[in-house]
Amino acid sequence: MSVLKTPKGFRIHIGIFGRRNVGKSSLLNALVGQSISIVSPTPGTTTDPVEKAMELQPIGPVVFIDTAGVDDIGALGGKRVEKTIKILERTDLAILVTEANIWTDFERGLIQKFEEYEIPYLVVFNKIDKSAKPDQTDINKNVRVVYTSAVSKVGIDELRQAIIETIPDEYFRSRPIIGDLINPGDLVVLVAPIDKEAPKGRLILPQVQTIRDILDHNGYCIVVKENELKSALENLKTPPAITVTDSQVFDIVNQMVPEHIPLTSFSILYARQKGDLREFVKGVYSIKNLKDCDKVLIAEACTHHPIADDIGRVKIPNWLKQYTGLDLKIDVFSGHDFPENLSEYKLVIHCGACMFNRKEVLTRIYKCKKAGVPITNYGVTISFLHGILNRALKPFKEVRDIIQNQH
Ligand SMILES: Nc1nc2c(ncn2[C@@H]2O[C@H](COP(=O)(O)OP(=O)(O)OP(=O)(O)O)[C@@H](O)[C@H]2O)c(=O)[nH]1
Ligand code: SF4
Ligand SMILES: [Mg+2]
Repeated sequence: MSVLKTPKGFRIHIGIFGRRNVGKSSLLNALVGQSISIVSPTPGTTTDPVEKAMELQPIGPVVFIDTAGVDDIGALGGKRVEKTIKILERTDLAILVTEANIWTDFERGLIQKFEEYEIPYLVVFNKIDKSAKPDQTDINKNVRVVYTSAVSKVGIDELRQAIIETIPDEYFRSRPIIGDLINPGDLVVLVAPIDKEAPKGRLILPQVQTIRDILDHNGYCIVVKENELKSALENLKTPPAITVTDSQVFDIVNQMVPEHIPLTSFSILYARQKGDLREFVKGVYSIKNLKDCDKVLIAEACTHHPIADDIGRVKIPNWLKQYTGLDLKIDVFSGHDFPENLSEYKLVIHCGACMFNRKEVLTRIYKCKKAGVPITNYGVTISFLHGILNRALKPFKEVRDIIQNQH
């Protein structure tokens, strides 16, 4: 990923869906003005989702996802259909493409899926150079319908405009990471361990994005490793408005930061930015109900090569076993991979998901709720296991009632 590019997790994801050969890839190419996705008269050309990040003014950074046609049948088609449906989990806006004279139960079925996933959508009748517009459809009157010809570039500007108008306003208001917890002129101390897991020559995304958010909200910050934290705090003329630490060193940082200075973790900040802090806090208390041989799912949004004392694969499982004294069965899933059958798990623990867009994390929370499985995240879990959850959550008004109910 280029350092100049907005990370994917901050982009609005626009998925292009529809049956095979209707011109989905042609439309993507027409929208972005480049040949990104292969176009051919053979149905089933696009087999794997194709992603293209771009600036769509005035929205800003988006990712278009061209999908495989989903009317596929047969074994291979089945896999393609599965992959395409999985894209819905991270789709903020769906474009349903069909040919001008086609409107069937298949298209209605896709709309049902969008509605099930609560995805705003618009409908495109493509190839209007070839066939007439359909006389009648049962598309909801509030849904935008656009008529295009991807080959003769008709209706492409209207489609761009319809996309802009269909994206809900809330996507334009970016959620602060820490900005709402500080005032202009406030100092924030950030604790960033440089251990074996730290990438060479740079900070990790949650740290970089938190620094940017502090600057956006006219605050300033110092960044220290845990070993320098004590002297850094002693040398400050005024105490920081808040200290944010990497969860992995939570317990030692907790001892170093005086009680009157608010303390939380990057991962907890991300729990609310990318997910739902209330659900994660409610979920963490289910650790107390775990029993021998229960299965726990650890979900990491990025696929990295695991190292010897990996946080998801080693540290959290060890802390969990120490805390509960139980023999737990831990499964780890990474990237966009997430099990369909969640009911066998008693708890899901998710990473900060800095690489995901919020939609994908919310979809996972929704799936867990539907399966009756509690879900929490790394930062909330680690502070719970180290007995510092109440302190770590003190800055967040929205979870006070949940904490009080636990006492
Ligand atoms: N006449 C006409 N042909 C089009 C139009 N858009 C696409 N096509 C043609 O339709 C065929 C399929 O186009 P694609 O863009 O590959 O369609 P797709 O929906 O991505 O197909 P799959 O990847 O197979 O699902 C190609 O031969 C295109 O040139 C259009 O607006 N008018
Ligand atoms: S594991 Fe999760 S929180 Fe950590 S860097 Fe990857 S996506 Fe971000
Ligand atoms: Mg295609």
